[in-house]
Amino acid sequence: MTVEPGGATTAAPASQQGQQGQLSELSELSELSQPVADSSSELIQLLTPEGERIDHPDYPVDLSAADIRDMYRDLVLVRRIDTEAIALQRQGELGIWASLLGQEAAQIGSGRALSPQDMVFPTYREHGVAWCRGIDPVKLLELYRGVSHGGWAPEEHKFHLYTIVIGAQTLHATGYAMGIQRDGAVDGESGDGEAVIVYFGDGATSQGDVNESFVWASVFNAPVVFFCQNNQWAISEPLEKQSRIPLYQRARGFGFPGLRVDGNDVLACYAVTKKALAAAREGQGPTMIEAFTYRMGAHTTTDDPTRYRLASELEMWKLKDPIERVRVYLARTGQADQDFFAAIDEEAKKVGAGVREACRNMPDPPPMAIFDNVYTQPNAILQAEREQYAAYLDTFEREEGASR
Ligand SMILES: Cc1ncc(C[n+]2csc(CCOP(=O)(O)OP(=O)(O)O)c2C)c(N)n1
Ligand SMILES: [Mg+2]
Repeated sequence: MTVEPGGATTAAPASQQGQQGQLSELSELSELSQPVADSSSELIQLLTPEGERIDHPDYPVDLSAADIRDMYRDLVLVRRIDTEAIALQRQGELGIWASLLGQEAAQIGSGRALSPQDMVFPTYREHGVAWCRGIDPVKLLELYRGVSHGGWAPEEHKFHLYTIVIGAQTLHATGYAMGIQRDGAVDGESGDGEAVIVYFGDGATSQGDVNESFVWASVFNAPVVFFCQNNQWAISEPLEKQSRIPLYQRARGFGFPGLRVDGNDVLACYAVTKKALAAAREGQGPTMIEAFTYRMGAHTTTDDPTRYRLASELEMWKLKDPIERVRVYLARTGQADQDFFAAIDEEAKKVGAGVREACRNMPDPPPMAIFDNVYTQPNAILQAEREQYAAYLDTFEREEGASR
């Protein structure tokens, strides 16, 4: 028996029957093979895949037609930037790229719910959230081209640098949240109270760091929102290898609320994140949001998902596309016309061309720049390495005009 996304159960394939035998012995003792709860009815949704608006008493939406059109624009543009980045990697312009395809609504919905003063701790895939924080997409490309260590000043955009070490940023976020709590910056009434959001994946929930951060955030009532994008895969490992229960139910065991939202529904992602951030600001502590979504592309450009998952799964999720449902909703309700959609498509082409051009023209950094921004203060070891590397560079004949 296997736990499917949504809590349904299916029989295990024949190849797993041996393991299944051992498991069923175990399950007689502990009922391990049964999902603890069927969560399919718990999915918070405000916009169906068919573009129908649903009201939810706990999640009223304070967005105008213009706001939703803006969100549609964001969704289309970040998908376009992503598509360009994949193409640039294929052309040798980027070393690697981690695509957000399919996760646009989770990122734009939650990203638009943030107040300017909130601090964000991303993984390596949050290009949509970066967009919402005003980060030039070209800065993201610099990192994946290997010409920058980071690309932006975290405090300036309230958006931490990308983190590749799976789950590590949940500890950074929790520590930061405890810090602003002690600084007295958390305040639900003034309107400028701060909160923290941290992004991580379904696979990351198995990491010690994530579980430790849950403990700390819970017992110190830290103002942090744990935003888990459950895209069903951790490279080639499926969700059922991470948890016997729906991920959002983990939060309860740590002592704070968890909920599951349709991660392909931009309105629902916006509403639940806004509410969780408000709760954090009001001193109610952490919330875990499980955005139930799907990684429609490869894990990164170095991965080939056809080796480990069925094409039919992707086809099923295409019907739940996060952009199409907003388009249908706007068109059907008369909140946007064909001219609007055509203008956005035109803008997407221009943004894509701009990213392409900027990437191709990106200068290589001088080699010695690798030592910049490593530590805030100089130190002896770094200084010695710097001198050693400079001496090494001097063994090459300097090209005219080349700097180090
Ligand atoms: C501590 C650590 N272990 C392993 C890896 C290799 N790794 C990179 S991405 C990844 C899977 C992460 O899956 P998930 O948390 O679901 O995030 P997603 O990539 O699906 O967004 C792994 C294991 C890593 N980067 N860091
Ligand atoms: Mg994942």
